Amino acid sequence: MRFIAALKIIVPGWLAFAAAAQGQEDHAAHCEAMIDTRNLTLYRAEWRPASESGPAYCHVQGQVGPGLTYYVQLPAPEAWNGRFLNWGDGGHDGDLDYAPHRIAEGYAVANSNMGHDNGSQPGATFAFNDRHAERVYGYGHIKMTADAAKTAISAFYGRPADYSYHEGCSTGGRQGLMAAQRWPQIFDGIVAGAPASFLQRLNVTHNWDMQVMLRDNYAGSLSYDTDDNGTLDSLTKADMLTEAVLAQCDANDGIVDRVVNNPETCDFVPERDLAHAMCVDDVNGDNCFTTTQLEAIQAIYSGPYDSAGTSIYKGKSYGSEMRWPLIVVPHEGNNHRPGQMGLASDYVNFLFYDNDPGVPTARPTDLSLEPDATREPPEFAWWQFDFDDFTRGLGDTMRAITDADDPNMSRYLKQEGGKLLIWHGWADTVIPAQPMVDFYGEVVDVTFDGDRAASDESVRLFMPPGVAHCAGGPGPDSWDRLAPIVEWVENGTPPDSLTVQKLDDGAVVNERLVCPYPEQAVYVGDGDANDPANWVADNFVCE
Ligand SMILES: [Ca+2]
Ligand SMILES: [Ca+2]
Ligand SMILES: [Ca+2]
Ligand SMILES: [Ca+2]
Repeated sequence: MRFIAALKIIVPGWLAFAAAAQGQEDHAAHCEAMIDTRNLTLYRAEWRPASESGPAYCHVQGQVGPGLTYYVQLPAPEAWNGRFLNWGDGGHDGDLDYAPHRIAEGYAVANSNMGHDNGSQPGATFAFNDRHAERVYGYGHIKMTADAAKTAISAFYGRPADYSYHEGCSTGGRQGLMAAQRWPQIFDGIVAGAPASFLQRLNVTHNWDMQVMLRDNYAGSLSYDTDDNGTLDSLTKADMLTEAVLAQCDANDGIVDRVVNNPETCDFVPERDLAHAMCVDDVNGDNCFTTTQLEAIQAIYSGPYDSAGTSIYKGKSYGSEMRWPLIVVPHEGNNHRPGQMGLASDYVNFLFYDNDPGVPTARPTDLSLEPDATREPPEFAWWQFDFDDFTRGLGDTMRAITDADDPNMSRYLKQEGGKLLIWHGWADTVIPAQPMVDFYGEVVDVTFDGDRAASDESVRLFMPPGVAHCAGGPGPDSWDRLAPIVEWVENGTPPDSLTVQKLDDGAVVNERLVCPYPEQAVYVGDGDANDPANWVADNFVCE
């Protein structure tokens, strides 16, 4: 009996292997024939066999001229889950981004270069007096890429996808809201993380923060030159600010974990709560704040204002300070070029004005370099930007092209029945979180007449505490971004909470619920709320 049983296993196994090999050959031939897909300009169609990094798929790559390059990756028909996933981009993009984990789950995945290649047009240079490139980058690429992907999917599988999704963060979040507002028929479900959707106001804010930190030879910076050698080597001031905010607000949520759960209820007042740490006679030092530095702190929380006192955009949230040294504060460790400088240094050159004012100077952190306006093209330094130009409307043309700021999403959320999950980490130092809370409120008001019960059926906002830009930060930042929207779209089950985890070397060290805004996760466990052993999702409820 044992021998016969073994034979039964071996023979079908061999047949299955032979059939699979034949199937692979068929798939490969079928994939290569994709190069002749009608009405698509494809320049690559190749079958990529299964490897350590994932299962086999058909990779097609094509272009929509001029400028847009995209790929579509198509799992074998028997491995396809019937879904199309548009994989979101980051920053100014300019390359192809891959999602092998989603291919492994059976999704047909697409991504584009947003209309330009950053190898030949780095940063925002692609937008130098190029309205076509700006429109493709602003919104056009979403439609072009999705249409091409849907055509390729129908050609490869002989039928359209059952469901179409967008998953993205930052620029990918902007793409999600842009699709919901301008291309409401493309996707059934959209996950928009930390959306860069108010792009003009956001970049004015980046410029503001950098001016606040770098002007007058770094007078506002929360770093200090302890050995007087010209480099700002100490971050004591930034650490003092971080600790002062935590002392004031960490325990508000009942758990001391260096996470401020709800910055909206954090009563931190810099001039009051840093009063004990002001420098004697306003003489700068490593362990104290000058008046200029206190004003800089206030300015980064408040966000930019024009000269008439009109707020342009809200700034960073309380509880985000521990990431400021990475993104905002110039110091020796980041070569005096904090992360935000990358966006601030050429944005107003190429992506703000109707007609671009000129190219950047040679060294963006050297404010003593006098821009040469007589050259062709002229030079224009980011720190020459006048904040009044925003309220004067000089960025309105570009705002209409790049910003996904329309709170009326009736077409997507009502007429098309689309589902939208927005999330934004409260400790985001790249894209301030508060404006997304405000925008969500506008969506509820404008699209749903203020009816939260109605809006809950199609749009929900989650604000993971202590989470930095798209990931990272002191709070739990790990969960499957896509699964909740798929469940919502296909089974009609909206996410009543997200279970998020903090992983350390693969081990879960903290687990929480994140609730749909404005609900908050409340600890209801039996044990001590401050014992990390009790930080499991079951010990929290949404209220
Ligand atoms: Ca890309
Ligand atoms: Ca130094
Ligand atoms: Ca806390
Ligand atoms: Ca431009």
